[in-house]
Amino acid sequence: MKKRVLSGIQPTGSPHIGNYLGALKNWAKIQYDYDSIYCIVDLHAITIYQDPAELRGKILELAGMLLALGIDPKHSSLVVQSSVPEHAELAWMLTCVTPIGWLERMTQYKAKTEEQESISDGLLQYPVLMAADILLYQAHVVPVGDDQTQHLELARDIAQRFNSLYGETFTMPETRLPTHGARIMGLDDPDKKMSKSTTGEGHAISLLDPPDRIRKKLMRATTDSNPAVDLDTMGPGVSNLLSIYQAFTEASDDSIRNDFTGLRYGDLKKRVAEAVVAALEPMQQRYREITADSGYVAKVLAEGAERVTPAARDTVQKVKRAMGLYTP
Ligand code: AQP
Repeated sequence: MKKRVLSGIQPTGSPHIGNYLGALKNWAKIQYDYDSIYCIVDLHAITIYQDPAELRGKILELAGMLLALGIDPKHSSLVVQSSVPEHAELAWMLTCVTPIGWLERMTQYKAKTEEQESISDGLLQYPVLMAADILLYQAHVVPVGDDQTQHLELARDIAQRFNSLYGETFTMPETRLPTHGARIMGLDDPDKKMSKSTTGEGHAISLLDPPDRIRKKLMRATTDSNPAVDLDTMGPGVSNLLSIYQAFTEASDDSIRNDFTGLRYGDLKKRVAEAVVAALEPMQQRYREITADSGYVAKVLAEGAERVTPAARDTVQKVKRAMGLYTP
């Protein structure tokens, strides 16, 4: 039997090249080797206020983009998290075995609380819901970007704690990071992770940005005071541009050193822009084709939810029995 892979993305805005290189690129690549479940995690999105009409639109847009990136509904189940209620049900049971101190230590929680005026309890519980997403399907492998590794470790801690309190129930999930592009930084500020929710025209490249906008954003990207590429002394902005290039083209370290050493920053940016445009243009074309058929995306999502529901119900029943909850 194939091992199971599970991963998710929040419909909090247009996905960017960081989401793609950190996680989504791997999703399509490994879907034929695993029993794959990919989730649009709308319950995670509402841990920070979302405009309801916009959120609905973003869920469908994101589903269309995941299909355009190569998620094949014959091989993968594409699911909206809130359409399988067992995610929330299991999250509550896991909340009850998770010490608050574990959650308060999460760096993403600490960073997001600094940005928000009012903090929801959901923001603190975010990693427990993420653990529930993974453990619900007894996933073996979770492909994510580097920013999610701490949450993955927590998911393993929660699973271990549950298993030791109530008996072997959950499979231990393994984190899968990409070789290149695990943490893409903002183009305007290379000390800050590229994020959907960070505003500013020069911050992120959206997967749906037209070629001219991609070129413009890259030409304005922050570099450093050197005139040309020197791999041994480069600053984080130049290093980020090279990471983007290498992750898109899968060029070897040697060819990066040979091709880029001494290249002036203007030329470096042009090379990076052409690599990004070449990779995104076919995906954008497929996105237009997929969304031209108005019912197709909804049909895929309904089939996905139907396909994964038996596994989700099975785990919840197992957990209820283990905890002594009423199971008629
Ligand atoms: N900058 C990044 N570089 C590499 N990988 C990244 N990921 C996110 N940002 C980068 C990976 O993308 C997947 C989906 O992320 P998410 O939507 O679940 O939430 P996030 O990690 O919080 O991403 P954002 O873009 O920063 O969203 P907002 O602004 O809404 O919080 C994950 O696997 C993530 O690791």
